[in-house]
Amino acid sequence: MNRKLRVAIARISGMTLMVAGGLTAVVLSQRADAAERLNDSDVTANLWEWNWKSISQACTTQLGPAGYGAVQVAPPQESVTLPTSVGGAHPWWEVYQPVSYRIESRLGTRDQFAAMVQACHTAGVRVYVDAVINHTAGSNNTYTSGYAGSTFDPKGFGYPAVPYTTTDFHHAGDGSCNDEDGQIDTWDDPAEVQNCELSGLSDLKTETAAVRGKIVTYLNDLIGLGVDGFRVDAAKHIPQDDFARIVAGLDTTTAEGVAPYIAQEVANGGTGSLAPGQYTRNGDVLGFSYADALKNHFTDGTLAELGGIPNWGLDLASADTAAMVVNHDTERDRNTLRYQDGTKYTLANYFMLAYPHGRPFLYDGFTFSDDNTGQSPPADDNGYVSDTDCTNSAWQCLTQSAAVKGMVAWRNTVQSATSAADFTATAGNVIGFRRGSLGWFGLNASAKASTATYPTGLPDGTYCDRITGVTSADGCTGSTVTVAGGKATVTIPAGSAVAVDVNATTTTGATNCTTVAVTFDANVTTEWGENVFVLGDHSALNSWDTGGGVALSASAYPIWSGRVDLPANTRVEYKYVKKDGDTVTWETGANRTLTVGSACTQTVTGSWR
Ligand code: LM2
Ligand code: CA
Repeated sequence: MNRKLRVAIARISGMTLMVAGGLTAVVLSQRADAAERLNDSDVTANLWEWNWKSISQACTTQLGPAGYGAVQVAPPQESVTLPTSVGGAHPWWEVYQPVSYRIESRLGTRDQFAAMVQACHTAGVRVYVDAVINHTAGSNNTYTSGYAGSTFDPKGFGYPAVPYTTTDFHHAGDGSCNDEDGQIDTWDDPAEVQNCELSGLSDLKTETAAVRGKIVTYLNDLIGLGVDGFRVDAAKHIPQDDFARIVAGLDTTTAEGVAPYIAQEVANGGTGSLAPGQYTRNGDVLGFSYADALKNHFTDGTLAELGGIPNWGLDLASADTAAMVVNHDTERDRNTLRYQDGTKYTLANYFMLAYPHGRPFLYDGFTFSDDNTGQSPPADDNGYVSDTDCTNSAWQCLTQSAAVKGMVAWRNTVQSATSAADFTATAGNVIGFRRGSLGWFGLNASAKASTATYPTGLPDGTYCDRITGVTSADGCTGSTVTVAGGKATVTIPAGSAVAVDVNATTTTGATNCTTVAVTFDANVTTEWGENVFVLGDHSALNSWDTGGGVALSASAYPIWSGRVDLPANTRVEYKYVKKDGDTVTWETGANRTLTVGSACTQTVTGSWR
């Protein structure tokens, strides 16, 4: 029996008790399939230092339905806990100081982590983990324990919970690190950058098989929990050959059976063997230069120059780039745009989603004061991070804004048109371009509305704007764009954008939607006390769990009727069940299948079997 099937059996063992004899095998194979239906999208939401419980919820209610392909999560291993520090109590940077590879941290327990991965997969979202493997907690620490209770000996380089001992680390003058104080201070010397200490953090001797073996065991443990890829912290500081051997030891992913996705953190500016392009043989590299270029053009008001990425002079090819507007380091060192930049920042994010360069990583962390860049995320006194609350200004929640979710749908729609065409600058700060004949995007970073005529490449018709138009079952509530003879005259409001695509039209009066309101009308004869539910392999159908499901109403008995929102363009499997207290009766036969289209409403009829 293959591994997935075994997992599936384990998962439903509680449920088989309630299933009528003979049905078990049918349900089994469907559960195994369910895990593989992930969103076809290259967009990642980097929910930095959100706890596992909050990420679970974000996947289920926001990222999955919006069509995100992946979520990036902060380092999950046990880290040092610092009740006091130069950055205050429990600074955010604790998580970059591993004490052990137990998945037990200020962000949650191993069980919560596993449940989060499961929930994200069920919602169609992959999970990428920030992997801190260049170093462990620094030898300068005076606090010596971690969030799971493991202790370490900073000065003695002892981390018994891994275990690592002093010979597993680089030390000043050991033949690898030739710097007298063991710290990196000559940033163009590859040996020093890769074999000495980064910010006083104990630098692992990744050239030894013993150290690499422990790192591989940690990463494969995560892959075993369902993790789909890694953002590799401080990858610049790990010799490329050592990391290649680590990558070669990784398992394939459980959900898709492929090599895990890799995005390496290589700060730009390095030359020779430290240049970002020298790392791409081991995976993608974070687009620091791309982020810098966005900041420059949005700050200078020179968007007209953004047509044609070769002119940007970037150090990485599109295919090797994990593109970003900002990350947790650059929002603090102010090298890139950041949430504090308001409209400019928002527009740069729309642009990143619209323009075909790299795989976009959108970022949401927590808000902070520039007076203390070490500030902890919202947390309790012991450092345990609070649940994210997007109604509270303590958190950044751009990935959940209607306009950004609309842009994710736009990008997913146009992804097969791999280049930007007809890049038109109608002013220095007003641009438009199309992606094949699938979508058109216009952006106005100036202070007044702009009206101009653009070639759109789109079939004639009326389209619903993804930025202002909520493509829900309620139809197109935003602005519309009419295309005639392939051209459209569009007014882009000041500091805003307009995005239209073939999956959001108003041509027939019925708006195409990203979320479809599906009505189930089932003819079911019931006994007094019985109620009818729909269960299925999507989280909105309670993932086959008989504890819930879509409750149907008997107001038109014997037609039981109910409505549920499902993502457009997906295939789900479902069945009707009768429940009477704890007694659950399933329909007989194979699961029913439903292909959810992109019309805003859809009705399904059927009779109990
Ligand atoms: C990264 N990329 O390569 C992360 O993106 C970055 O946020 C991490 O630094 C860095 N690598 C190491 O993983 C942060 C933070 C540092 C902080 C470290 C470790 O920017 O300031 O260093 O995490 O927590 C802190 C102290 C530093 C001290 C060190 C060791 O600020 O003064 O060095 O801990 O105790 C003696
Ligand atoms: Ca190193």
